[in-house]
Amino acid sequence: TETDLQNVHDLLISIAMEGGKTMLSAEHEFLIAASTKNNTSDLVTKYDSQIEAMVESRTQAAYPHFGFLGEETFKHGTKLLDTPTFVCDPIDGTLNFSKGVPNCAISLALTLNKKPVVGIVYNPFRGDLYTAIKNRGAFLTKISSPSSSTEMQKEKKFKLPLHPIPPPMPSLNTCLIALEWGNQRSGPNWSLRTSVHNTLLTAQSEGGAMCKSIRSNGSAALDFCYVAQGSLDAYWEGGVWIWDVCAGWCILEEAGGMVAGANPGDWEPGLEGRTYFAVRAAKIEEQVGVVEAVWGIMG
Ligand code: LIP
Repeated sequence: TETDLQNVHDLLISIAMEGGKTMLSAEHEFLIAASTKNNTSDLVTKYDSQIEAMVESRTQAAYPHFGFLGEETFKHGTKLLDTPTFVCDPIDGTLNFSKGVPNCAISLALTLNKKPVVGIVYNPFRGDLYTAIKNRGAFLTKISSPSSSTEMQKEKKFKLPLHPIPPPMPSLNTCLIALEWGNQRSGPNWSLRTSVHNTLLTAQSEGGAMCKSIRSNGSAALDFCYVAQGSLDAYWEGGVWIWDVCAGWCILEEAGGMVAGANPGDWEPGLEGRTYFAVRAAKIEEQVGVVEAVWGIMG
């Protein structure tokens, strides 16, 4: 019910604040020790594991019958079910976090029937808290003193709905696009990323390159939020996982944006599809136009 989703949303915000404090507690470490998972760009720190354990225990204590899918405890082959499931990326952008680049976030979501219905993304280094509940809008709350020991209720904050329509997007060459590199360095996903990157920057359209420029910010969750707030026009990536995108997906859709698949023709990507194209423009035709233009250069 609506009340239940509101309660889940409030719980996930409180958990995100606790996780954010843990992330901030690492601020004094110039370089945070990280272990590699599949290769040197696929990392985990003690903070990822510590935050995920806290998220799992708090969500399971409050909702013992709900499922839980977390990046650090995921077992290959586990499938998302129709029943309510918490999806957790304790630190999205671990590489940034480990090197002190303040573009990383805790990303928490709830899915129902394999669709995101609550999304919370919190970057404690900027005090940016993005929140959404399905059909109830998306918001950016600025937390002014995230590292203070005062209670959350006493912290100054303001809330902005992420609904003003972004300016029209006449064509791809006006777009600022995020294209991430992921953590694989070979195989089909890698060649596709490099060729899309290359084509977007080198192919000519009216008056210059095919798009305004490309950013690789290092956090899929925040890329979704930046598209939702209109700072980025689009985000394209293949090879990410459900926990990287689940919360951001809910936030983007509630802000009026859409998610397609990164591969040509995929208008209805599933949460587990691992390839995503997020876009938000003033009109649906513009969103469709940008998706089709990028698919068009993929050959
Ligand atoms: C990372 C992402 C990044 C993406 C990587 C990776 P992590 O998440 O958000 O943008 O390119 O594939 O998944 O591993 O730091 O949580």
